[in-house]
Amino acid sequence: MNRLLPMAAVLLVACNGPVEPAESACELETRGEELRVGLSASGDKLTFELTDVADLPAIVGMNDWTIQVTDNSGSPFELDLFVGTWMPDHSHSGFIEEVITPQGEGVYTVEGIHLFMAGFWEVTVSMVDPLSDAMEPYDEATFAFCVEG
Ligand SMILES: [Cu+2]
Repeated sequence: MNRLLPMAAVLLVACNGPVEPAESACELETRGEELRVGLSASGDKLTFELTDVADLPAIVGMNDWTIQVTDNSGSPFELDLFVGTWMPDHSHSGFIEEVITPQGEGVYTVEGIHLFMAGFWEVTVSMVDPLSDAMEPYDEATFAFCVEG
């Protein structure tokens, strides 16, 4: 076994100066957007804006959001809101545990969005007309972001 090679590698690193801390998985993630208050996602007919986010950045565990829903004219819009979670890299959804409470004027609190793993998540918010017999939501949009471990 050649014992010189590992030593050469160590010297090479040493010559590069102080070792930078390794970049986190989320710093390397190029998909999605950084979760923040004011971030919005739009479908064809509706815009869903995050007006309050309890934990920024998003955490592994329970995440609480407040969402303002408006139509294309900017007016508050209300039907039944649903939230679904999905990890595309692992092809699995999350648990549906959130409690969604309409606050009026198109504002909904969503408590307990359970992001139970670190990684890249897609959170889809859907507005569903309970009086429609169609399976399709009235409209939906997706927030995509990385959760640090
Ligand atoms: Cu996963």
